[in-house]
Amino acid sequence: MSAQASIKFFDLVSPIGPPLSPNTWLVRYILNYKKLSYHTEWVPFADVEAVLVQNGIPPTSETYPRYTVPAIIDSTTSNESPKIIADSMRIADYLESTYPAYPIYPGGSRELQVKLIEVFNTHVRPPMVPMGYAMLPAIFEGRDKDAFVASRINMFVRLTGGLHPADLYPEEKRDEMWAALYAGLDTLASYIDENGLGKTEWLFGTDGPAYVDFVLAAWFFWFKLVGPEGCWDRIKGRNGGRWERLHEACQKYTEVL
Ligand SMILES: N[C@@H](CCC(=O)N[C@@H](CS)C(=O)NCC(=O)O)C(=O)O
Repeated sequence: MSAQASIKFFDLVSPIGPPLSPNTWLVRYILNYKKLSYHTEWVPFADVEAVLVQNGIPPTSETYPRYTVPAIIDSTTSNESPKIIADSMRIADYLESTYPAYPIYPGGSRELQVKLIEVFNTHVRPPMVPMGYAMLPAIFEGRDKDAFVASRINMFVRLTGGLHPADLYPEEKRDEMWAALYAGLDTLASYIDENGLGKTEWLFGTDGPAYVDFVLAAWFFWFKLVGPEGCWDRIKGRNGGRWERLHEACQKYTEVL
């Protein structure tokens, strides 16, 4: 671990032990991979905006939720003012340019990796995310649960026309949703193969992980943690077991500091 780094990393309080935000997992993987010294500031879901505003962290969006984790405050360089950054991709870019050892965009591959993420976002996230969101109200507790349900009503209405998270994973649509997720993973696997990627446990990197490996692993980690019972068993072995290999390979970067 590098002695000079000192990074404050804002993540959500998790009622179930392991942190449960996919976007913060992505940043944690990168912090650990780059062997940076950081410590986590745990923020209750209900207090994200209040805590980030208090710490001078800017919004990430013009629309709700305006304030989001992950965010970091990097006070490493004592003769400069601390660097305050929110949004996972902006944090990744900042960490890569500030701490280039253990590169996440090897060989200038950022744009190529973004294309792979677009395939994931288009084909895998849409069927996967509602399944996880449907489970979250039963995972959050107290004020965090109330804040999650209240704040997500608009999102649920937009996605399903329903008014409750459970509407995101209704009994009668489950087979169809799973079929869409399997098809999305097949499309992603084909894209990886067609582009000559995924030759090792890493989907993009070869000698080590790259940014997109962490993006996908973070979403799989989240799905395994919060998705419907048995969800990981249903997908981990698909497409030649590559999703499980990736998940396992990222385990060494899951330390929570
Ligand atoms: N584009 C942002 C999205 C981050 C995001 O949506 N974070 C969620 C937790 S996973 C959040 O902080 N939500 C706060 C809220 O909904 O009030 C990123 O990639 O960092």
